[in-house]
Amino acid sequence: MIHRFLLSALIVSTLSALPGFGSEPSSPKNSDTITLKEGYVRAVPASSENSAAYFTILNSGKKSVTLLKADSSLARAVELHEHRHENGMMKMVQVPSIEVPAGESVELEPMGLHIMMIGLKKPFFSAKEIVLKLSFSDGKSRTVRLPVKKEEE
Ligand SMILES: [Cu+2]
Repeated sequence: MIHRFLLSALIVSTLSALPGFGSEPSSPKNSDTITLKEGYVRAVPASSENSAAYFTILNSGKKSVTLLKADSSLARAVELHEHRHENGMMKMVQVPSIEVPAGESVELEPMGLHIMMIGLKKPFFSAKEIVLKLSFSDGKSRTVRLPVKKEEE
């Protein structure tokens, strides 16, 4: 009886070491070389026209991938932005795209690169979570879900 138990335990552990077995089935999501993580959308008062979204784009692939476009149903327009120092002033400018080199990550953060949501629509202000659709140069679009969060000042 004991022998039999050990034998079956052995088979189970061998099987789970083989690809295709075990508790983590490989999904298409896991095989994506682009990972979007650790982000939020800035909570703003209902009188605000605009907000910004921040997250990190990781590229574990062997080719550079560029973020070309972002969309949200809760804003009239969504633009890729960057903060820049110009003549001692902090300025916000639109950028055409955001490149993520192979094997690297790019952080979208306050005072840096960010996604600008312009012309916020009413449902934005009661939303707990914002979904952004992102279009990349590899022809794929990906969605990112971000919590709406107040910034700590
Ligand atoms: Cu901006």
